[in-house]
Amino acid sequence: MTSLPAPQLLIDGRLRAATGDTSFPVINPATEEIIGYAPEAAGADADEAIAAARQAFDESDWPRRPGFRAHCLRQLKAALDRDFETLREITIAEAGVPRMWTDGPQLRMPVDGVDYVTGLLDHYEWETDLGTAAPMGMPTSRTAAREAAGVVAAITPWNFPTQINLAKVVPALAAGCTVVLKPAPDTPWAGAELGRLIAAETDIPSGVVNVLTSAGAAIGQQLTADPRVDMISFTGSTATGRLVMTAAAATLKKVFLELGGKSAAIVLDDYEVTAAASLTAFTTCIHAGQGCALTTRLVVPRAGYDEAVAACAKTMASVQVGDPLDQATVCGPVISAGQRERIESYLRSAIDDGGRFACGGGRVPGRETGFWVEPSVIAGLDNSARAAREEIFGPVLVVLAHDGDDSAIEIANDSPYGLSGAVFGTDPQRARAVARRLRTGSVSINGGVWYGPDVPFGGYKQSGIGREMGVAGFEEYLEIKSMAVPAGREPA
Ligand code: TXE
Repeated sequence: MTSLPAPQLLIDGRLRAATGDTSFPVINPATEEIIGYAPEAAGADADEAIAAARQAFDESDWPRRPGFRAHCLRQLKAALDRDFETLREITIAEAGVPRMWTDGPQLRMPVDGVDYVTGLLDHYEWETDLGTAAPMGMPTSRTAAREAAGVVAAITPWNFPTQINLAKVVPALAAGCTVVLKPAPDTPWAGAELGRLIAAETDIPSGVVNVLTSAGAAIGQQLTADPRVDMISFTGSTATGRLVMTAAAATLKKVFLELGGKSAAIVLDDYEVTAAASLTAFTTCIHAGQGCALTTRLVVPRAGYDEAVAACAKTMASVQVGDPLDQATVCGPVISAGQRERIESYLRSAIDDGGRFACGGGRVPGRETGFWVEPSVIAGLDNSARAAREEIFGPVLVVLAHDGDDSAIEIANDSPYGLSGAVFGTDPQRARAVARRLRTGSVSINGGVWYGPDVPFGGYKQSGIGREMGVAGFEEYLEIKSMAVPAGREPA
């Protein structure tokens, strides 16, 4: 590994160590090597970061200068482009992301997406004229103005570190908010590197962005409870999302939550089942299945069940698993020993519930160090089994049988989650009709890719509240203020 800029906190414009100079190790999940140390922020550091963000929001003109914010975001985009190879190295080393995916949704696409958000500032309608009305006989002209939501605490997970950091920090800044970013304990480096770029290479004023790295949950808890924070933007597990929302309720913060999923890919009986099964098996292996929107339940016509299971097993057996630095690797390690243990407990439960492995089911042979799980296909379960209901977050696909379109939709919707889904069918109208009946925030039809900076992403039901990306993702960081003046006395 070449020498990377060491992770530091960013507080009130200053890159620095934690109070007491404490730190924690950053582990490469492919090798278990310690690749560096990140500052362990103390409660006092978080307090200072929140105060700086509050002051920058309340006392500077940052929230009222969209043109300046666009200038700063253009600087940030240029810095991210210049630093791209460093960010790539960090993403591969600390998150175990296969290099191939850094050319797409892990890094290249989110970095390019900064331009989309900046572009919104060129034409966004900050004030809408609502026309004149005469409530209680008084002719009045009304406007709805959009303003920054305030101080945002952005709490992010480890699976798509830079993508999710940018998906929160960039629209929050564009909206005029100030931010305290707390990256995940397993991937502090990506967040610290973003902080370094902001401090060193942009005119973003002191206090507008602060970054706190930490190995535990206490700093996140502090952010969700502090009354000076106006909004929490959180991505992570549904269980922690619930804790975040509960803590935020005490001070009635605005909450954006992007949580877990157990999305279904439905194959209709007019579609080539092996083609759909192979594609779904392949996507389950992307980044070792550590994506909340991956379709990890394959729901196929009962008559084609065995064929589908065999096709999944064949595809998974051919997927390249291994060194994330290798350009051909699809499936790298899982993030930690703890996550591997979670996944293994689901694999055991599948057998206990009467399922069988059509392939995989264990650790990757020959890989004694690092956190490796074999791509696995589970057959023989119905949708009530734990492995079919809960988010596994590993390269594990459960194949279920349906008895027609209504049955397939019922199985897909029989989930506490509602993040994503897929439909495969040769009749586009029928496929769309099925897609419309899925209670999820996104649906791919016949392999279509919905991910993009301009496409809102988020969940129904227990998969979350609100939308990230697109205009909707930008507007999450805004408040609306309605104003009225007597007609004829409007400001010029
Ligand atoms: O997530 P957590 P974990 C799912 C996936 C995975 C499971 C556990 O199923 O197996 O979650 O992963 C911070 N107040 N997803 O334990 O706990 C924490 O420090 C405030 C899906 O890593 O949700 C980290 O920064 N913050 C998901 C962030 O929350 C708290 C992506 C996420 O951690 C906190 C990742 C608290 N009480 C995991 N406790 C997705 N939607 O993509 C922890 N944190």
